[in-house]
Amino acid sequence: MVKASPNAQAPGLFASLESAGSNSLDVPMGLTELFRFRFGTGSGHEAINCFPLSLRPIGNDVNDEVWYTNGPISNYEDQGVIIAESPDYIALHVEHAISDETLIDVTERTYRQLYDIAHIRGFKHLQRAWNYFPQINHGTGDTERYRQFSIGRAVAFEKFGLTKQQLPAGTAIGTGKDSPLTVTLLVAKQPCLMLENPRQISAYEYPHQYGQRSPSFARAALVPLSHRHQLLISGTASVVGHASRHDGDIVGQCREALRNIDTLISHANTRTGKSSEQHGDLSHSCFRVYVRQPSNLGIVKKELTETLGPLEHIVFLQGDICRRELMVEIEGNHWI
Ligand code: 3EB
Repeated sequence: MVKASPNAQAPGLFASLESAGSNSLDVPMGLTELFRFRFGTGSGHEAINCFPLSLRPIGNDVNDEVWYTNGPISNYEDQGVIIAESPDYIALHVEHAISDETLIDVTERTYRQLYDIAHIRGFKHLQRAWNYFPQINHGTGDTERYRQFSIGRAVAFEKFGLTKQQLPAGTAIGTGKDSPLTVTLLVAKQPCLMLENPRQISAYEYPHQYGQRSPSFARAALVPLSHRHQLLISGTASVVGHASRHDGDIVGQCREALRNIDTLISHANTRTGKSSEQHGDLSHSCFRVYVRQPSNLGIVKKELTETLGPLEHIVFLQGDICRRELMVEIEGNHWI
């Protein structure tokens, strides 16, 4: 099969993993670096377009996830927010210490800050959000930190006037004890299609047993390019319907998460008019895998690499999943 390069003219994004300066994927011609996530604790002297993430890579020596798009690009800082702007996209990254304020308040304030910066510059369509904060599983019932975070995010989105169909694809992961709330938003000038997963109840429709306010995220964002589509896949775990599956069974959870991703890709295919069997090739895809317990890494690697492609296309990060029984979560960027 001929593996065509993603069309460089279309206003798309392309993500690739880097280890020690060498790229895992062939970056399509004409694209320019917009920003890069840097995993683990960096040197503190990162380039202006570097979004630091405290989560530690385990399992291989991938250190950066680099996002490219059509230029020209400007990189700057405003009110402590790191901003990367292109004609089609704006990416914003901020860290806020969680001290006196409640997590609900700091979350709402953070979203307001980022949304306003994007909006004022003409970027109105939230496409993808990444959220990281410490002690995500602490507290019981509705005082659990993840649920508190969900309230702050839901209140912010409600005040922005977003409909359910306008919620971005998402990730929410727990980090080390004293780390800040870290939020990255990717906002586009043009709308894209937000997708749900036929095997899962929409997170924003989860019943109240998971918290006062349901989690505000879509399962994926489908971005049409001229010759293909890009699928930004939200954090995907072993959740079927609204229930967690395979409690205590890491192999079962890996396989269930993969089934969810497979179903999501099939579903995305039907939305693009392709047969649901055509899953595209994985040569332009990359994935982030969050693993709660490093001791499970060997099994996770074995279970996932067969399906998700070679190890260089995957970064494994140690992080806590938002429900305490969940042991692994996968997100990624795929072309169909
Ligand atoms: C789930 O399916 C697993 O709150 O932004 C995955 C992706 C999950 C994003 C979020 C939560 C979030 O409910 C957890």
